[in-house]
Amino acid sequence: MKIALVMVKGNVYSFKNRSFLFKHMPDSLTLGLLYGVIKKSFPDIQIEIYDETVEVLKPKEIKADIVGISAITPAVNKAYELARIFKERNIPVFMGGTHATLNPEEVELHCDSVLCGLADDIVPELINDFLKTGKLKKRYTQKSDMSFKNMALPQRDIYERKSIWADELNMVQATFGCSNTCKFCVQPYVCEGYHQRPVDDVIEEIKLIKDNYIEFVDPNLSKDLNYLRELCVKISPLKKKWFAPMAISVCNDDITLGLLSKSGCCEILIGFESVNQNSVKGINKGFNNVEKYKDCIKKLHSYGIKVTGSFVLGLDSDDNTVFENTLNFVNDANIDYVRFTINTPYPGTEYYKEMDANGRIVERDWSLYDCAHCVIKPANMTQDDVEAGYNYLWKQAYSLKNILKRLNYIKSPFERLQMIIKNYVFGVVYCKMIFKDRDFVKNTKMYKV
Ligand code: B12
Ligand code: SF4
Repeated sequence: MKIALVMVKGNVYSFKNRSFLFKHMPDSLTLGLLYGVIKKSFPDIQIEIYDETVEVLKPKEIKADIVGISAITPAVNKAYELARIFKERNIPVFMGGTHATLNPEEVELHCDSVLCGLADDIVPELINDFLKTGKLKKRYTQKSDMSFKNMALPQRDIYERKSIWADELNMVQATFGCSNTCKFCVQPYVCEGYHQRPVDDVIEEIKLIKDNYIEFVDPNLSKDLNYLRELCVKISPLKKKWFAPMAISVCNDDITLGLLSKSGCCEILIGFESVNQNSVKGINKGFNNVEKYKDCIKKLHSYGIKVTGSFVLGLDSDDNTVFENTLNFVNDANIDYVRFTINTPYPGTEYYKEMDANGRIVERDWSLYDCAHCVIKPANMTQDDVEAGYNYLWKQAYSLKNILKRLNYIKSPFERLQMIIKNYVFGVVYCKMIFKDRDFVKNTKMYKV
């Protein structure tokens, strides 16, 4: 029996259109983990991976008894097209991932089986059904008592044969989901609450990674500070440098900051979301105190930790002044890297339902749900204002003038130069990619059959 696992990507994130710097660079743990989950239960099954990040998909050439497809919301229309092509060839298709978990009724219309939640228990169940009966249930849902101990490990070398450039996967996930309820976020829905792997399991996994730089893909690694502290203490002897998304509240705890610094944590991503307190309150993220942002960043810098700040634009308390205010803040606060997204209520969330009930959803083409398009009627602006503000911020924040302003806090000339170059290259490459994406993101037929 042969399974094909396919990762579908948004147009510009796919190999064909990627900038040369990002070509061949696998960017998610998903297929590696799915591979590991299946191999743990069925070591003899043959698995082939196809990832649009590192190759052009040619569905006709994919030969398998069954196909599993992964796609996030902005890529799901392409996933449906692909599923149709496989089904025409009588190959059963199952789909999973965030969009499938939140919208199983829709996904069911396009494939034989939908998997909701994390794959660890349910993919083996699906394969077992297929091996025994040749049939699949319409839906498999993550068990409420799923164990997070001794989880299957990702197969880190799956990209080895795909490209000479492809690295071993250096991503790790220690915690899953989130028990906060920030309106715009899908994490409260992805796996029913918040879960932790035992720290020792995570450490054993990290020991297997050759790369000296580890990237945690957790939604919020500082959700439980005791857990984070234990992780820091145990990761220290491994002498790795690492990055993780965390909440700003981590800055209130000097003991944790000290441990982070000693353990090799060199950069964290913080969802500041807005410089407008009413806006963060409006999305249930009032625990972010705008007045404290600058001090927090200063503190992180004093511990040698760089900050990537993430901002959501077009929130209900925002008006046209938010763009200039955000740029000024980003410069004055010396944020090392910055990302902007447009407020996007993801289908399947309460936020989406609320917006829909109020007649504010103006776009239902999921390929536009890429956080670069405004898909709702904003409260105090037009859609064009929000998109123009998004363009303005990306371009301005990564202009040489503003990079120099943001990074003027770095004392060492060598380190400053290094950061300026990294920011400039990221700005040029990434801005080009997201702007290009916006131009041809509309539902195009992407696959040659
Ligand atoms: C790395 C990453 C990226 C990478 C690649 C993402 C990808 N998969 O294509 C890049 C940088 C390209 C990216 C871009 C964006 N991303 Co992103 N990204 C992530 C991140 C941080 C990690 C992904 C990962 O490796 N996870 C670990 C793996 C193991 O988990 P997983 O993918 O969820 O898979 C598990 C289950 O979902 C399930 N599963 C998944 N697929 C399948 C398939 C089958 C067949 C089965 C059985 C099971 C299954 O099994 C897996 C194991 O349990 C996640 C957050 C997160 N922690 O997941 C966000 C996330 C996937 N991104 C998200 C978003 C919104 C975006 C952007 C739209 C906006 C942005 N933030 O910039 C853009 C995309 C723009 C575009 N046009 O496509 C959302 C997706 C929301 C949604 N409704 O789909 C997430 C969940 C973050 C969030 N907001 O919470 N992202
Ligand atoms: S934005 Fe962060 S804190 Fe809020 S629900 Fe999502 S993961 Fe949790």
